[in-house]
Amino acid sequence: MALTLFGRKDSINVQKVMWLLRELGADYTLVEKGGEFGGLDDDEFKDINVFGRVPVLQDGDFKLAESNAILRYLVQSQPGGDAFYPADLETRARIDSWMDFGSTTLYPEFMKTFSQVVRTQPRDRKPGLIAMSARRFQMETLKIGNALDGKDWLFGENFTLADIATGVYMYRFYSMPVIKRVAQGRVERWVTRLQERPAYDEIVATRYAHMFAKGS
Ligand SMILES: N[C@@H](CCC(=O)N[C@@H](CS)C(=O)NCC(=O)O)C(=O)O
Repeated sequence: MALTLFGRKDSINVQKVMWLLRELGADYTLVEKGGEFGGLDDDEFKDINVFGRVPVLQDGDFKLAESNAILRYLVQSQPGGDAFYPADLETRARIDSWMDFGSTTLYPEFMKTFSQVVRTQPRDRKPGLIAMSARRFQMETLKIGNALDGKDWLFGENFTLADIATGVYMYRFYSMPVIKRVAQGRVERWVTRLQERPAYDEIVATRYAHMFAKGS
């Protein structure tokens, strides 16, 4: 069945899905929606897009929003998906908890930093807010470093959805100007391994200069 992904390539939540699709080697059509492409309120899209956000996946007649739900759907519906979400109940539950951690803990701190540094004109930036959100983000990535504990990936030799749903923020966090970062050896080595994956390099480690507020 043909897969269609609605979204824009520079959205971090869309990148999560495109990254997995590329890892799976799945064919899909990208229909650009959101951001400069607009279209989220178009009548024909409203029916597909219940939450008014991207990404949205369509697989035949089936439509699904929310990036983590889409990731789980894809690994359970596409050939080879098990490798990224091993069928064992406890492993899946623990991968789910890293995915929730990505969306509910990392993402808000990442977005505070990104909004200030990238989306805000320099004269309007709040240096204290930038420093605090970047520091909080790294207090959280420390937990990724602790969990890696000598392993290549969060689940040892298996690169899983846990690495995608937490790793997707790292390229921008480590490449953003202005912010101060503290050294986190394990996390940085994990990010280097992420970057060695062609899918990450092609989809996540991409330019975002066009997203900076005019005048930056
Ligand atoms: N929890 C949602 C968040 C989706 C979301 O916030 N998407 C943003 C892009 S990252 C969006 O649709 N923004 C409006 C737009 O792009 O026009 C998910 O994980 O899919």
